[in-house]
Amino acid sequence: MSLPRRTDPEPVTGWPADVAARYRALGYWRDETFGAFLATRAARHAARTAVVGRSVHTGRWARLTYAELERAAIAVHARLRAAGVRPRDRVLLQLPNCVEYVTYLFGVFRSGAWPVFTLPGHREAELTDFCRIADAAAHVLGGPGPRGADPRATAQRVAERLRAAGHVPPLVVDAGAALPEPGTAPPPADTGPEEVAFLQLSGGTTGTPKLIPRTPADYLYSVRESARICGVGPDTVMLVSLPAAHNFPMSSPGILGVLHTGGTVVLAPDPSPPTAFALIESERVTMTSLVPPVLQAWLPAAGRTSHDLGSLDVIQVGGARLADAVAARVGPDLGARLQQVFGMAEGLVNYTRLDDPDDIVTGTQGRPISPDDEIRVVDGDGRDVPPGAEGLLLTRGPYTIRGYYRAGPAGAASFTPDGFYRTGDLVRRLPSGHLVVTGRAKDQINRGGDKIAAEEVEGHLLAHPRLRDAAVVAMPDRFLGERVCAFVIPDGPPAPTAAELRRHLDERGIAGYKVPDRFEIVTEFPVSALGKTSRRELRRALADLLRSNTERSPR
Ligand code: OOB
Repeated sequence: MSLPRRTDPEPVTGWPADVAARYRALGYWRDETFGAFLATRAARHAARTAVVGRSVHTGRWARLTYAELERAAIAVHARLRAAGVRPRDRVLLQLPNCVEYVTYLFGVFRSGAWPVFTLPGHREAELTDFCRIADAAAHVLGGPGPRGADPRATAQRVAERLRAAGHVPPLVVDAGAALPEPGTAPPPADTGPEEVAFLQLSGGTTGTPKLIPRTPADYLYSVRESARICGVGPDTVMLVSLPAAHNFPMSSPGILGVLHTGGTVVLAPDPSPPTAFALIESERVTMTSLVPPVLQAWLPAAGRTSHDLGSLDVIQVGGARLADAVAARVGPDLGARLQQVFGMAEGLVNYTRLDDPDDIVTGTQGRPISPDDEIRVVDGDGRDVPPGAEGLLLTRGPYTIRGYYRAGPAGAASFTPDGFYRTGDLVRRLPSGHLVVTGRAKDQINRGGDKIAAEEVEGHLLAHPRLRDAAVVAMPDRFLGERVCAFVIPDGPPAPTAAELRRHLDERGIAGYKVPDRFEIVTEFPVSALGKTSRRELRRALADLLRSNTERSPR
């Protein structure tokens, strides 16, 4: 079987030639590609355990040595090649945390195709957008989706939507199927170290998602340095319980950082204390990466568990702001060292260092990986603020992208003319270079580490025939940090109920974590001086509402 002819990828805005030459000269950018990365590690650490996790093929737990992982990646490459996947094709990779995640990741890399790191929770709305933007050739899926959803049925709906819009749907590759016996291994077909090798997903701020083009040279630099900064080595056993596709567990230092050094990756199907604690004990896990709400669930559970968590040395927390008071409990309650991680799939990653003093570890979100990460903190007009003052974070450096993939003018607006990425985060910088995240100036909701673009949800709500307008804002939440609240203006009575609006969004096929936690039906929106809907005023109105609710019904 072969795939219909597909477009070649579009060129991306990369680093200027002189800047690239400098990163090369400094040894940041090297010649290693992902296919070579695994082959070298398999030769060096053949008999060591690389990956432990459930298999979507056998349904049982599996352990793969580095040699077995390499053989499985070769078999995946052979399978993809037989199916017609060619170098530079785009391949959606959508799997739960399972051993196949890693075998297919490296199999796709070895084929020279670009994995597109979708999340297990993505449904037909997101997947159709990714397929359209990336012109995807194949979609790797397997296992049950969240809440028992069948990814094959979802892929079917994606195909219908794509066909209706005149696009060719991707070939579906089920990672649960048996792999062919590797006969003669196809030679690695991965492309050059400074060519794009995969597409990460942006948290997003606009109506359509944005894809992030990354190269082996830039990404592996961040991986090697992350492993060094985080003390990862051959004895590291890393528990990955966040979705493997996310940049944090993938590369900060994550799966790639551990495999880089010959350590062991343990993939947990979920981050709940019962699942995670049992694996920590049985696999003697030394390190893990968590988002703040998961840490908050672990802290009280640690005092009650009968599992031995004594092997845990470092707990990384990032993806959303960790409260200083919660940070201070990691040592006493979990007996491990805390490392805060403030990163973004676009590039820049900050870590508190393992030897930083306690007040820095609990009170800051770390400092950049590289001495060549350029940091600017600016006001609304793009002027540098005085040292220590709050401002917008701009960054540029050896592993921060200079442009999104096929995003047009909306994508270009995320960068300054001289190539700094506008993170949309508000920070203060300490004299030590550590950053404190103080807020956000982008229309994004951070729901316990899951990023939601307000505009995207508004677009889906506006497709409801009985709504005139919709505005989506963050709602403070004790556990998740933020939840999603939608203010809607009905198009006359009767107003649609919250249940109807939820059903509407479900039919649109958006990921569950994006569906608003609360709906407020109103007759008009506050407007800014320029006449635009003021999300700031809506957030304030919501805060008043929540306050008066708690005053009226004290618990
Ligand atoms: C990580 O990556 P993304 O792309 O899902 O989200 C990036 C955004 C940042 O711009 C910031 O708004 C927020 O997530 N964020 C944090 C944070 N870490 C990320 N906000 C406050 N405190 C933190 N520690 O989330 C990501 C990528 C690599 C490593 C770690 C996290």
